[in-house]
Amino acid sequence: PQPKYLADYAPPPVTVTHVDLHFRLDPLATRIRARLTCERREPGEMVLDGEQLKLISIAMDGAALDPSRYTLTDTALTLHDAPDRFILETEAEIAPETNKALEGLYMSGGMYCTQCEAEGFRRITWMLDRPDVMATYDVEIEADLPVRLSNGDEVAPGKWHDPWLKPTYLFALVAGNLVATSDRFTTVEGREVALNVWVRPGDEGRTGYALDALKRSMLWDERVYGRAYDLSVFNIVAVDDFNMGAMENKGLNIFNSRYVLASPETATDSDYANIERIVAHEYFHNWTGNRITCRDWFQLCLKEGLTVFRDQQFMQDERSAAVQRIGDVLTLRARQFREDAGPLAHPVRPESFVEINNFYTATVYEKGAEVIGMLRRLVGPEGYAAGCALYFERHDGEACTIEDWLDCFAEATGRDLSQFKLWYSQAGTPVVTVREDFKNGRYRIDLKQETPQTPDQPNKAPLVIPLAFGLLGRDGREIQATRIHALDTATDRLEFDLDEKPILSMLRGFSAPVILQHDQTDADRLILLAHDTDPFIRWEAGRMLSKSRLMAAVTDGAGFDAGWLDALHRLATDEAADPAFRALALALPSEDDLAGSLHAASVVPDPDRIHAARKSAQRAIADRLADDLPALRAAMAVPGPYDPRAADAGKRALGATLLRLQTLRDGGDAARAAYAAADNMTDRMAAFTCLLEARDTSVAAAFEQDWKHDRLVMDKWFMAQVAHADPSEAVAQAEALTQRADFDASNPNRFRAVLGGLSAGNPAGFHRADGAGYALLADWLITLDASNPQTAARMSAAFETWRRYDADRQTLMRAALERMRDAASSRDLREMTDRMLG
Ligand code: HT7
Ligand code: ZN
Repeated sequence: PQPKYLADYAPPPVTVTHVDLHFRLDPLATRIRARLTCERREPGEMVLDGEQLKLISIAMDGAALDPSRYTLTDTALTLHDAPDRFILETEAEIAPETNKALEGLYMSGGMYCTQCEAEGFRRITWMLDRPDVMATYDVEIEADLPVRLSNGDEVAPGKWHDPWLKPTYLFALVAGNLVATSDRFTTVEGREVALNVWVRPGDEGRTGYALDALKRSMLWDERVYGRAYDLSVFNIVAVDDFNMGAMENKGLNIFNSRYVLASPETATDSDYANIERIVAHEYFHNWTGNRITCRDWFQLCLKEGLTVFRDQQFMQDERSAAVQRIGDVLTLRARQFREDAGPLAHPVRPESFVEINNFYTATVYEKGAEVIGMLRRLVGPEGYAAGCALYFERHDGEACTIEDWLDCFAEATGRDLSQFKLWYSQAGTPVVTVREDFKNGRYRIDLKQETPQTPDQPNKAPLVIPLAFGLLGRDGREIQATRIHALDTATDRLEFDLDEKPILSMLRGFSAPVILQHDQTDADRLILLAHDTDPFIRWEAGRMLSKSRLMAAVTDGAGFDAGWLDALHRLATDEAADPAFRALALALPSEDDLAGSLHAASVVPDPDRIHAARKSAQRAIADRLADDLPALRAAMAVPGPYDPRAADAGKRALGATLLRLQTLRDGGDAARAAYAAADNMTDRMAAFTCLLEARDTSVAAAFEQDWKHDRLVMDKWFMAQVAHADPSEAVAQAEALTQRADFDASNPNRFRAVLGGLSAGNPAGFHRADGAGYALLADWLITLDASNPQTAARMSAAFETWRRYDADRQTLMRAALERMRDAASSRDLREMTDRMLG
């Protein structure tokens, strides 16, 4: 397949202004009658997309269309000599039950559902399946099923009208035997909205948190962005088989059930937080994505980067802002920096693709959100609000580009954003190097920025990088409050007249997605850790202290010094600090983070040494904290009924960290007791994983016995046993789990639990020197690719780091990639493997 290019964009010669759909649902022979109101805009043929459809009939303006007037292929229906205005009627037949790709109309757990983003609508009927064709919709669903849902407002049972213009990717249909938990919301404009969360009977007791998160999201968007909801109903449906997290279809959001269903017994604190974030994210798309959509898929970050930024703002407002920001930075570094440093690096707005599904990436989403955050930092909160207001007013009902978005900010603030725009086109993570000098009362900061080469982009221009910084005295007092310096040249210098050399607190709040190279002394980092006014910098200083110890332990077998262990002891026992922050500060950099940093420092990472060094660091911390562990753990006990909110969740997080340390000392005694006493899934999983790490698998059988009826809980069980296995046993463990009758490879959650549990959860196991981990993953991805290319291609990114490793591992990983490339049945996996092989 040929790549598509941003530069080749052209509007369609004929467009569709209204879509009438009639569905007669049947697992193996669903019939779809489509009636499209078409209007010519320019000369040219009308080429409708359509895939895996059986044509039953075709008519134009009420008369059967002569075969000479159209051409039908596997992927398109071309109309020859179409008039300027006409009605096109087609009837198609499809088999939702056999659709395991989970794109288009498919069946999950006995219900019908759809996934149309990005190009799934063409598997339902012939249509201009592109986001710049926006139409109103009428939908009728014929089926002997109690619940029949589509977009918009219900005008009669099973009949829906969506008055808002929307592209095909926001179309949705759901039908099945479902039950709803319902509520109401009155918008600031006085609109009464019925809210429903639809689930399978039996799951209705687990919908309360999603519904609560939805109401809070609606209020927040009114309060913070002035955006109100615009239909009489907002439906959310939970589906077990789903490729991603959720989908923002107009008025009918469809969710992976793991991001809807939660009860204290079955969901962990992080499940609750994910539900809150994803419910908010999909709701916020109603304005950033739906009312204003993307002109083409190259503009994906226009809706995704902005909506991630909005969900991050929401979570900061609803929970602890500091803890949320640190978590977002951890995710960005773990996923996006890794992507940017390897063969899959691409700009936030890619310029070409073969398969758009391969570009729902950390770069488009998370770096896209950071770009919005930088824009806000540069133009200030008022400028940002003015730019957003102009965007919503000017482009409502349109399909837009990044240029449209930036023009609103340039116009609202009078700023020239042409250099800032490079953030959208230039791939790679900039490295900002800081050097300090203090002489005769003059303090200088020399700054340098450099963006490394990435595929197809050998030369990089300087970016505009907002650097938020402050200065501390040696006593820890702040002598310069936060200032933002926009670094927009390759080098720059800042100068201050001061009595003594200060301590530089650079990149406060992680003000730009860059790698900071700043050789600070341990003494400076300890002062920042103890005193900086910015919580991100306090955490970062602690992390740098830990990282330097771990890197030295890996490379030179260095031990762990008392100064560092004392600092961690002070953190752990600091009762004034937020427990969630303490838990984050005690967490060591991940094995993958260390491998990436070693590679960046030109050291070939050895996964076994990294694993061993982390373990011995944890043991050293456990020994240093030994006397305090019982009291600290007791202080983290959370009395009363389970509450998922941040305060209690933070205590449980620190409690789990301490239990992990305790387990290293007592071999699992405390964890066994904690497992027996746990009355919620957060505590139960913490104890279970501690025991797995202590190589006590005795509770695994009891866990299974207790939860074998619950698919989502069993996903945790599957994943934990691989991710927390001894690295030497992880591959065998994963392989054994795939042989079980309840390992259903067609369910993406279960597949990810086992194979993702290996590739992402157990790096030393995955990178086993004999290549067994690579071989197992490659085998399974080749198998999955035949039915579900999207998930197979996504998970193949586990191999994106192959060039980091030693020659033997490189040979083995390359062989696995070549094998996948040669066996790929989809363009999805083919494109991914081609790009990784380079
Ligand atoms: N906009 C949604 C993306 C999505 C998706 C993309 C490709 C294939 C399947 C998918 N399911 C959902 C979700 C979001 O980012 O909000
Ligand atoms: Zn999104």
